[in-house]
Amino acid sequence: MKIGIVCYPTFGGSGVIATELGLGLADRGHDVHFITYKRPVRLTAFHPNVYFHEVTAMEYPLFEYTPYETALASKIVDVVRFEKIDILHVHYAIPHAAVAFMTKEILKTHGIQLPVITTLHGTDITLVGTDASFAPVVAFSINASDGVTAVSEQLKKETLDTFKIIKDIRVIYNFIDFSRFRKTNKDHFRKAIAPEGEKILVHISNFRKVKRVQDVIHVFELIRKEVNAKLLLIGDGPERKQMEDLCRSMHLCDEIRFLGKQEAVEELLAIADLFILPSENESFGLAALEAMACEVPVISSNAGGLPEVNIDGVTGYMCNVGDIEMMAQKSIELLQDEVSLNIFRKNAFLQAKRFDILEILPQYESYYLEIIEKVIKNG
Ligand code: GMT
Repeated sequence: MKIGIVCYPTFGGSGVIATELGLGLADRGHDVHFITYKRPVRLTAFHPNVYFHEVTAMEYPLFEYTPYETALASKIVDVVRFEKIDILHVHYAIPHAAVAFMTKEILKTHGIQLPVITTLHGTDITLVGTDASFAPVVAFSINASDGVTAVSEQLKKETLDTFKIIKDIRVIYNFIDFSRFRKTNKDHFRKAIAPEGEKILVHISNFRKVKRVQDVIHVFELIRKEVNAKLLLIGDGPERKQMEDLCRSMHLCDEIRFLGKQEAVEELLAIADLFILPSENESFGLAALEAMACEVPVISSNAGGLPEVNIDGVTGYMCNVGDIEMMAQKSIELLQDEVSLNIFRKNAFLQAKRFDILEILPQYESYYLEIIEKVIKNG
């Protein structure tokens, strides 16, 4: 197949999944065309089946807001017409599903029927999509897609509860590439970060409010009263400054390291004892899955789709959003019991195996074929 992929090319989970999906499909012989405003961060090396089309919008003094949607639609039309794309897969509904609709309509005037799939990732529904400034367009453009997928059962449910959706939504989970995410020996890192054999806790996110990074810090403070530990905060975003200030005011700067955005997170997960994800909402929790693949148990909230990933009492523990006492208590129990910790590590790995890219990728492939067939049949 010739597949067009539209996504946000930055560090967010939707862009990561879109890029890994495209690369996986390219490995299986498909031609994959990424159409994005910047080279996706995980698209680093040359691949004979991968193409990158950069979207650039003309600057003009009249534009207070650069018309990204118009530039993206024009680029898609161009790529589809001249590369003979069989299917377009857009990630994150806003604004990509609406742009895909516009593109479909333009292509019809050229006698081309373009099958379109939209993947809902989370905040495009739960946080941003419901805002009155976007909601009617989100609902319309989901319904206008030929195929719709959601990354968890919970996100599917929330989409159906929130909007009047007439389309069937297929759940296709986030996935993990075990050739990259696996436990490796990085003892030299461990010694550098925890020279006195301290336990290592890790949190990775884009430091947005929805991630509740302050809870990670408060949980860590409680853990430190019982267990000698260090905390690595990985990623960057709008809340980082406040979190640094919080650490300073709590006199925890020597125990907490802000590492910023990191490419090789698997090397840091390799030395972690626990992963903390206390999000207010989380449609799936790709970061937790990456930790689990590296045999790191997860202490998370029970928000959104997290219960479909983290199994309470098996691969980690789940607590109510904001229940920092319980999160700390469960962390302490595990960190003080090496036998249980090792069992949880193995369980986390086994659960992550359910989301192996080798299992999930064929689900996308057959969904593409199903949607192409449907569009051809319906003319
Ligand atoms: O806020 C983020 O975590 C980034 C966001 C995105 O769209 O880039 O991630 C969402 O999509 C990921 C991939 O499908 C999911 O694993 C994350 O759970 C989801 N984030 C939220 O729902 C908050």
